[in-house]
Amino acid sequence: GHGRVAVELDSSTGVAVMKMENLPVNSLSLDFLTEFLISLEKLENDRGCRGVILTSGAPKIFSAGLDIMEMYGKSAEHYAEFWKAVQEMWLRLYQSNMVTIAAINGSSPAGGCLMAVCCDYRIMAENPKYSIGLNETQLGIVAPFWFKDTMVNTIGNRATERSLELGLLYSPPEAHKIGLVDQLVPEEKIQSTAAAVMSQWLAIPDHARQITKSMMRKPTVDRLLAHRESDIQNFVSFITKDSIQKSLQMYMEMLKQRRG
Ligand code: CO8
Repeated sequence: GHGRVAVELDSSTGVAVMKMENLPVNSLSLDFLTEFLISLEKLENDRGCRGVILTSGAPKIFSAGLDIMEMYGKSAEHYAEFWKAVQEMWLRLYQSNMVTIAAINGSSPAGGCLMAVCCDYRIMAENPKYSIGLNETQLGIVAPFWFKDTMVNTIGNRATERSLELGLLYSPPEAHKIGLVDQLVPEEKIQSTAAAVMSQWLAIPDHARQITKSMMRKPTVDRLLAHRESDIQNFVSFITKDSIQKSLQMYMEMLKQRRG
């Protein structure tokens, strides 16, 4: 189906708002990732679009991260296809020529956090119920090296080491303190703040900013590009292990029970 990514481009400012609407929790399924990539690509190729604000239309959740059902009980071929789409999302978002700002208006675990750290700037709603981080180890799985690299590039080596080993999910003030998000605002101010920050970024000539962004990010991107196939194979052989499938099953059951 369509319509899970709502895009609104303001042609007077050149700024698009991409609102994720894969209800209930914006989990990153293969279908959703595909639609997300098509929407992003369209904006990337539109000369009238210079900046994107990535946000959520799901109440209280930015994105629940990778869709666990895509990693559970499926074929090796399916896992490979899914993982390729996850890589593609990262490659496109991390290298976007547009200014990308995440307006994090809800919780953002794992793959949701990854999407946010791919952006140029992060604004988070200061709601104490929200959290953000790479919590993979809590599921008994391991964040791949390029998730780790993106996090290191954002918060540094020591904070990443602690954060990933423990699978920490940070409250907004904690996330702000370690630099995982750049700014906290009251929830109702998040879109207007994103628009204001965007206009500051767009005051810089595009080509100078783009070359600088590429200079900062290219070594990280090149590491995945050099090992893309083996990264897919690693994912498939890891995720098809009985012990890992069991961990994911237990985690899904825990999520359901917790809701009661
Ligand atoms: N995938 C699939 N379904 C999900 C996911 C998910 N990531 N998250 C939630 N759901 C489902 C729930 O099971 C529930 O389903 P149902 O209605 O059928 O019971 C529904 O969505 C709503 O969830 P909740 O009732 O839990 O809603 P809440 O508002 O209480 O909480 C949260 C929302 C905070 C998002 C909570 O659901 C949560 O913590 N979800 C899990 C998030 C998570 O841990 N994601 C990690 C995914 S792994 C990843 O992104 C990177 C993996 C890297 C791969 C490495 C392998 C080598």
